[in-house]
Amino acid sequence: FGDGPVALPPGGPLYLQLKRWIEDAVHRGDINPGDALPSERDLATKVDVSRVTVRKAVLQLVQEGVLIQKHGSGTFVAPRTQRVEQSLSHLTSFTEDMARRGMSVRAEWLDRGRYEPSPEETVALGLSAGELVARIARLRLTGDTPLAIERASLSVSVLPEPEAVVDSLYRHLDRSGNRPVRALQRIRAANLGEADARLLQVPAGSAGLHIERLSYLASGRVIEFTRSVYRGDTYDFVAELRIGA
Ligand code: 16G
Repeated sequence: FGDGPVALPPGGPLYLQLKRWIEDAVHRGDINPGDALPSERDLATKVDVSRVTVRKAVLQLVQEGVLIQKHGSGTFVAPRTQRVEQSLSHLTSFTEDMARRGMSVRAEWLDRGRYEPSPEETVALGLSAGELVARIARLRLTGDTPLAIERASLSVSVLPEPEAVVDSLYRHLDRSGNRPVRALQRIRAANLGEADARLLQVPAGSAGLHIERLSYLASGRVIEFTRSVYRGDTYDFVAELRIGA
């Protein structure tokens, strides 16, 4: 941060001025990914603001993914993460999407089994009385970086053995002629709760995208009801828009 006097960019509350000043330093390359930020106390003295102000500015930058906090060792400029663009106009699987970009995929299984369906699952999948639901829930990663949590529910009549899904769900469904051909997807902003944030390795309260997908077979039958949480600092969903009614 240099030794000279510090002039915060004017306007707005102090903590936002400080936040902008740190952001500018990162963008200018005065501090680089991996560099440590001065301690809270040093920064407060240097900029002549209270430690509460420093804490507030730093917390926001951590939540926005500009800085990362490592337990016991301090605050650092976050490595530049490559954002992932996903098209909203094609029905693709996560594995295929990542393969197209040359990125590796890995899953940590959170759940795989047959259950009594929840009322929500019964309605979404149009299950008949007594029918069980197959659930597969996983954390999806590229290398060591978690990208999303996906919780998929399917009727056991199309996925009798959820444990048999080893990598791609869509590839697995393809083998029995049950790969969906159409889907309805709803995307909503969400602040990540503690458990999901821990899995995704971001601070609790960070921005996330909550995605619900209902996938259909050509016959019109719903085959998949999936609720996912994607990291807001990593994903861009992109759609091409054409003029028309
Ligand atoms: C995508 C879908 C998810 C589907 C999965 C299959 C979104 C938000 N979700 O991640 O609904 O179950 O692909 O991927 O796009 P897989 O074939 O790699 O298991």
